[in-house]
Amino acid sequence: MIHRPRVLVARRIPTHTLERLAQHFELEVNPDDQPFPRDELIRRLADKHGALTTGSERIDAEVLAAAPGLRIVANMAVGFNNFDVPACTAAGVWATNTPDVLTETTADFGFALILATARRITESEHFLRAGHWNRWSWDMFTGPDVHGATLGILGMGRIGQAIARRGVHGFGMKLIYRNRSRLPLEQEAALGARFVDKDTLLREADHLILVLPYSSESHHSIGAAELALMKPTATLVNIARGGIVDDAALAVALRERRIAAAGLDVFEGEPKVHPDLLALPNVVLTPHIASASVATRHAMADLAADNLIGVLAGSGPKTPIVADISPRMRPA
Ligand code: 8YV
Repeated sequence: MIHRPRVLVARRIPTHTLERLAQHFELEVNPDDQPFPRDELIRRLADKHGALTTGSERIDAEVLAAAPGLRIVANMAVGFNNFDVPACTAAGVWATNTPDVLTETTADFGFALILATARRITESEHFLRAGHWNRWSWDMFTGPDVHGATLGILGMGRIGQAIARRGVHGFGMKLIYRNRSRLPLEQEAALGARFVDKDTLLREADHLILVLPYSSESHHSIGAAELALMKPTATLVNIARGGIVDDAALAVALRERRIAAAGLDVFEGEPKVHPDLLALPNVVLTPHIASASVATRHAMADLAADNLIGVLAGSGPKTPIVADISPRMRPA
């Protein structure tokens, strides 16, 4: 009898995707959707050929060494800071992510946070629900405009560009950005975008949004020194990763009104949130849901499944993080 490849599905995923995977593989699924403690993850992966992971599973050299049959780790996320990618490549294990399918949905949410933060939507809703609204006042919950303001984008990849399009074409914003590489000149011209150094970005942005990948280089890209350069009327939005912002320093800047407000979908050490942030009125807080439209979450799960099927039962991965590896062979 031919044994089917064994796949660990580390977190709950849509039933339809699970059924697709079950047609190809022997599945082991997470019974209660709690992220596995590390020792349990290592134990469960020991006899697997593939794994469907999310941001909560750290895959590194130790995990890979303990799973000699593992050939692919398929992240259901575009970000892959939970993977040690060089260790995967060295071990001959495909590492895949889910780019493109979440770009527009995530950009929509980035814009929602820009608007909610600038226009004080959650703060004013809390006020209303608490029964404090007893009359109209001219300066009640006034905030900075979004249309026509200067949008600053740190990290101009696919999602950054999708946010830029919304800002420029939808809201008539002026655009400045910082990225490792510059956009092609015709694309800059189409957006009226100005490529600036980081200090200029911080000084000139009315609304600054962070859309860069997390790495040791981007850790605390925004801390006390950077916040001090921003306008006191500026807003900051982070939809990238926790750890890119120094949350403690941000809480101080918000409390002392050195910047006007922030919108955060990601946090250092999430799902924990810095208690000082929780206590502040001028910050919009959401639980890492930027890609959470129904269609997009299904598309992400399906793309992760495509990658698993491609590697373990087909001709190769659809969206590998590193395109060129010498893949581990399946033990006989
Ligand atoms: C995921 C994300 O929902 O794609 C990413 O990088 O941050 C989110 O879309 C999250 O990482 C769960 O894997």
